[in-house]
Order: sequence, then structure tokens, then C-alpha cells
Amino acid sequence: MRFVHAGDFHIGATPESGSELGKKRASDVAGALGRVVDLCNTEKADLLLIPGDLFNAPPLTTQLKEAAYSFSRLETARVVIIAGNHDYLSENCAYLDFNLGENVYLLSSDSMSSVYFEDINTEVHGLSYHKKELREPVYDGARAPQDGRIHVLLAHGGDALHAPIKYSDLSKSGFDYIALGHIHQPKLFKGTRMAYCGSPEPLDRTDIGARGCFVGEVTKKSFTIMWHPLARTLYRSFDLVSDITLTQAALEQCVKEEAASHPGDLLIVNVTGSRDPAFSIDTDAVLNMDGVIEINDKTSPEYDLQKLLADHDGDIISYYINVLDVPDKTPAMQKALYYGLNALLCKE
Ligand SMILES: [Mn+2]
Repeated sequence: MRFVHAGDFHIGATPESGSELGKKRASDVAGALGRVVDLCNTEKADLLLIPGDLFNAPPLTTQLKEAAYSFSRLETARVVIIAGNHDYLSENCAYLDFNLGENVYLLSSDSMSSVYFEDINTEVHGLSYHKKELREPVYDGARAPQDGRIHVLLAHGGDALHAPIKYSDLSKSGFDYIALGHIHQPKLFKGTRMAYCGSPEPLDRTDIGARGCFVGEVTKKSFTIMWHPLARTLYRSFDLVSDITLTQAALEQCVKEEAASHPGDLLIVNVTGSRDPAFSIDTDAVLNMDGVIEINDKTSPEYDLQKLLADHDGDIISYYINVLDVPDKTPAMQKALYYGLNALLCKE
């Protein structure tokens, strides 16, 4: 049985809203399902497994129509979906009544149910959220029947408010594949047949790194799985540690080279370390560079404490340094030393 495991599309989400970039990001998110359908067709997948949060909120009929159109283009795959905490099934919601297509199976019950496909000897199990939170450990005790069928579990959650999961136990539950959703970062649990697919597009700036889905093949005896990148936009964090030699031009050159080596990616520049007290980073200038969407200046001025002690012998500055510049000072004391000296020296 060949499958594509993709979830957490969050159709309707609008990352970077209110900006030109936001328009592109919204269409990236809305278009991801179409790209997954294309992949299912080229891979000749038997099943498209969607473990929840296909939509960012309980879907509107227009959003369901768009999804149904995408599913109608599937040439070989049937779709099995569960509803997650974002697109949970409320009473009388459009999601429950809408016909997404004869090749689409929404496991709508809030307790475990399944659908069996005889031609591929595969039974897919799962349950849907009927509310935003699900604190019960609903996957504890889930076991695959031992009946010769290939058994797949769709599961959504993994934190305290959303179906807490004991991963080690679940990985030994006998399922031939466990398609997890809810966590937006992809994760394959090594040595198991269990993975979070992550979202096909990053949904906010904390979603650093590659995004996509998994393509796999499972039989009762064998298992292969491959990561497939799909995201049109990628957030990349660029972490720089500076010292007192840092200059604006050097910083911009580093950022320029990083941006040039990853064209199209959106850089979040984080600068830590020390800098010359007389120098401060022109963050606006960095923000105006191609490919940069955010800069976080967490540098601290590096004072020449010995020189300051000599220059300020007997005054409040040398007193302040002597109190805080002790051998076993904590990071908080280090910060207090820098911030205090900034304030004291500016007043001069
Ligand atoms: Mn979720």
C-alpha cells in the first residue's frame, strides 16, 4: 500500500497578514492541498492520509468546495481524514454534511472508527475532535487487530490539552503505520512506523526549516518512508555570535551571503554576543535587505572593565563594577552589569 501522509494544512490561515508578503503566504497555504494531490498522482498513491487540521477553523462551505475540487483530481488515491482541534466537528457544522467526494472518508466519530479498503487490504482507524480540547489520553490502549490486514492509525494531538500521547507505547501498538498530526514540525520516530508529517507550509515565523509531507509504502512485512518537501516559503533562522570587532558593514555582508546562498528563504537574523559599547546595530538597515524579515539584536556592549575601574577610581562606577563583576556571576548579574554601566555612563 502506497501512501502520502500530509496534514495540518490549516487552510484559511493567513501568516504575515496585512503585508504584501502576507498575500503570497496566504496563497502558499491555500495551494498546498493542490500540490499534495499532484504528488499523490505522480506517486500513484493508494491513500492520502490527513490526520487533522486540514482547515484552520471549522470550515466554510466555500473552503470545503475548494478541497473537494482538489480531491476530485486524485487519480489513484482515496482520502482518509480526521478532524483536529482547529477544524473540530461541532453540531450541525458544514464539515459533517458536505460531500467531499466519493473517494473521501471522514472518520467523524469522536470514538475510534475505521474504514476498510479490500483491494489494498488496508484498514484505517481514527477519531475526530468534536471540541477544541481533548484532555483525555484517547490513544492509550489503542491496539491494531491481528487479522492479516494492514492497519493504519490516524492520530491528532500529543500535548496536555490535545490527546496526550505516550509515544513509546503507541509505537508498539501493532499498527503498520501511525500517521500523526498536530505538531507542525515534521518528525519521524526512529526505529518505528510512526511520524508527524508537520504542515506542508510554515504557518508562522516560529516554523523554522523545511516543511512538506511523507511518502511511504507499507506491507505486513516491509516499510519504507521518504520525506518530500513541499513548502513554497521557508523561514530560516540565521544566528550570529558577535564580538567587539563587529561592524555594520561586516554584519550586512554576512547576512547578504546567507541570503544569497538560500534564495527565496525568509531570514530571521539573531545576533548575540558582545559588541563595542560605542557601536549599535542599525536594525532597520538589516531589515531592508533582500530576504530578511526579522532581526533580533541581543548583543551586549563589552566594556573594558579594568580601564573603567582605573578611570573611575572611588566613584559609583567602580563601586558598581566591584559589586557585580565577581568570579561566579550569574547571567543575570552579567546583564545587570552591562545595563547598569550603560545607564551610568550615559549620564556622564
Ligand atoms: Mn492541531
